[in-house]
Amino acid sequence: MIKLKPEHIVYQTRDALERSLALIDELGTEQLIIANTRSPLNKNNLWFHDLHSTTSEFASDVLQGLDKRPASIPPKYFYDAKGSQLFDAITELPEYYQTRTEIAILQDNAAEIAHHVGTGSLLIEPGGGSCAKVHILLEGLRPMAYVPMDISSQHLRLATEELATTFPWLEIHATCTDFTQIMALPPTAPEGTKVAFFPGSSIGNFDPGDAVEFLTSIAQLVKSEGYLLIGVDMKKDKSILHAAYNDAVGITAQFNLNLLQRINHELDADFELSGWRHKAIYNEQAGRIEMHLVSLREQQISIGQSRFEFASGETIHSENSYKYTTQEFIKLAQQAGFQSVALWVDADNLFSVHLFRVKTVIQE
Ligand code: AVI
Repeated sequence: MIKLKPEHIVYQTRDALERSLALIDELGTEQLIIANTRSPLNKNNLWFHDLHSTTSEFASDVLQGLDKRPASIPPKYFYDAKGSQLFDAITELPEYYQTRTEIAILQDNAAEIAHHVGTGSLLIEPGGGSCAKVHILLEGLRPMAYVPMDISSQHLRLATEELATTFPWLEIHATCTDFTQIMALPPTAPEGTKVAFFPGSSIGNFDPGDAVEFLTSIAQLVKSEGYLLIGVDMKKDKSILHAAYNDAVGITAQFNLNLLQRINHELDADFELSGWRHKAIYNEQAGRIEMHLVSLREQQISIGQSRFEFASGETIHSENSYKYTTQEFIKLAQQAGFQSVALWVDADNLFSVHLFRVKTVIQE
């Protein structure tokens, strides 16, 4: 826990200063579980809150996951600094159509999105580590403030410092958090109509039941006047999907194997990367890409004091990436309390961007 001290608070407007002082009054510095530190570049429109996921959570999730058969590790652990860089490289691959298709949809329809949502909102982006796509929306939406949330502290810090320079008029309240665990606004964020932005089909990395639960927590966060703008990868010919997760230059394989490297570095483990290979297949029945790490020989792995045996061919399931038709996804979002406002799809039916509004007031 890092205590907030008044000298750590960076403020630009009188409003922001008053919010920060009220916060100290209300909670007292002792009770704060946020780290609100001056960024190295000393931006005066950037707040950085660190509600960092601890190593022990990572350790217990990995140990539990490797104890199961088939073994599995939650995909959120891909995103250490190296994993985040590899993911950024994936988004530039010719086979990975998702990112460029979604960007084109957002660019082509930015004015219409702004027309629906209006200006002066509080724009919240769970998983907005690289802040890449939000650029497209900022000029049209002119939000009062932007709240990106991401598990990778370094990635978020670098991206928000750059964003704060490019958009000096924008208040940024960055929060380093595992948003699948804590979906809360940082206390310095201003009030306003809330718009959650969840691009990149990250929703596909949740199993459908968990996706409904997660969307419900977004509905509770944005409340009855709030919106959700979300990018969702669509069902399509499986050869296109297969290529997107088995790229020719092997970046996706490196991204998958980096999970083992991360466990070695952070949890004192001894995975030999040459003993594992990347595998990605489309499971048509479940409507999802599955990524696995396949053991290439019989081997024993040590993680601290724990030992795990893997036979040759045994796998660690590292990710699911669900694909949805537009109707399937609207139904799923309805279960979380949203109603469809607008929908945009590219000409090749590869990717969809949905705008939803909360239809029922959800009990907190
Ligand atoms: C972040 N997420 C939406 C990506 C996906 O396509 O499921 C992660 C990824 N895994 C392999 N390639 C990209």
